[in-house]
Amino acid sequence: MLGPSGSGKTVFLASMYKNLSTQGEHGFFLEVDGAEKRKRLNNIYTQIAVDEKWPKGTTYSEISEWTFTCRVQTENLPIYSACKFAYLDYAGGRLTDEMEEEDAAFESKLKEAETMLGLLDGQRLSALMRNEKLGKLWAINDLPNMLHLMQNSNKPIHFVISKWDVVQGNFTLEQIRDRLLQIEEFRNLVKLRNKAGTPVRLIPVSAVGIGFAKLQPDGSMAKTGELPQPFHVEVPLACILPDVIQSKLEELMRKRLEELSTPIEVKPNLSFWERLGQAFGSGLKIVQQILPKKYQFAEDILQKLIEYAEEPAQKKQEAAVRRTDELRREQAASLKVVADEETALKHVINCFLSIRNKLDYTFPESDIMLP
Ligand SMILES: Nc1nc2c(ncn2[C@@H]2O[C@H](COP(=O)(O)OP(=O)(O)OP(=O)(O)O)[C@@H](O)[C@H]2O)c(=O)[nH]1
Ligand SMILES: [Mg+2]
Repeated sequence: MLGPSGSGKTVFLASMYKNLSTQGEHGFFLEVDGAEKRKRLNNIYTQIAVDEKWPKGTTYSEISEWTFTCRVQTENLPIYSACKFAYLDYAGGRLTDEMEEEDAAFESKLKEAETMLGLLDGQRLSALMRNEKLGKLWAINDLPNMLHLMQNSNKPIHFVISKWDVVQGNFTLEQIRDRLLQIEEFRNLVKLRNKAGTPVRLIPVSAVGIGFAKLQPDGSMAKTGELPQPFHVEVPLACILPDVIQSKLEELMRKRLEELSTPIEVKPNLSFWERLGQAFGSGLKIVQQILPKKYQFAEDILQKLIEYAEEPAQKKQEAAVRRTDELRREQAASLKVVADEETALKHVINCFLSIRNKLDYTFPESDIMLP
């Protein structure tokens, strides 16, 4: 998660964990590695929810890696693990402040990351929309610093808009997208990604939900005494895995086409499947084998993950609405047959796809496509 100081990284982490730590409507739950870490996240969340003050900013010396396992509890109660991911939390000043010396360990952690989520601070975005100084500073300094780190990698990226509770009602996601696209560095990054066929999303989230806090004229965030109702905190996680697979396959296809002695003419309107076939011959078996070991999922899982790469942006919302019931049915059915780690993974992927599908129809402008 890339984001300058105060953008909401730590609060989001604690809220995501809290929200997903029990198996509810999302169909799976998260377990954090280590009892100490679990207590730490619960304590941060408790402070957010009930203390008068917010948790303190993360200090420079605190670089923490949190490993989460997505797990599924079956109807007969046994629990199976499906997949793992690690989240890095650190002081956001590392991205923007001048430092005495380079921190090689931190830099290499960033390089190792398989996906980057750019956290766009909803509070500063709102200030930008109002043409206030805080917003302009953000657009001129914080944002380009972050985009610079993103543009040096070919990994999938998404943008998460934090503090959506203070944005919502004042600005729509469409207005924010259009304003962001006026910023040259942002527009260029989206353009390059679009051209390479990898998605870029804008995901609005609120770690505390509407009504929990009120933005004060001095920029501070006063708590109102309401209980938090986290909004969309499960979405960034759900969007990652399908994109990681898709972009790995894109990368492998590109390499393969370069290696072939007789170059193949790449037609512009070929579907993802057709391009895969062109590069590797038909059949998912080969595709499955060339993926890095940790992504060598069963064929039907891969097929499902790639299916969605096909949809043209204009038809996305329509297709997403159509698909809602089907996905819900599949999610219920896959839960019934969970009996080992593989079936647990299938189920969790169904859950991810349902969550992403909901984003596609409630916020169709989330998927940024330049004309
Ligand atoms: N209204 C609202 N305020 C939020 C939300 N999330 C974070 N904040 C506010 O933003 C402040 C900073 O959040 P943190 O999560 O500590 O920010 P950080 O990115 O971890 O900052 P560093 O640790 O300094 O890098 C909090 O103290 C809250 O005042 C949210 O969802 N809604
Ligand atoms: Mg922090």
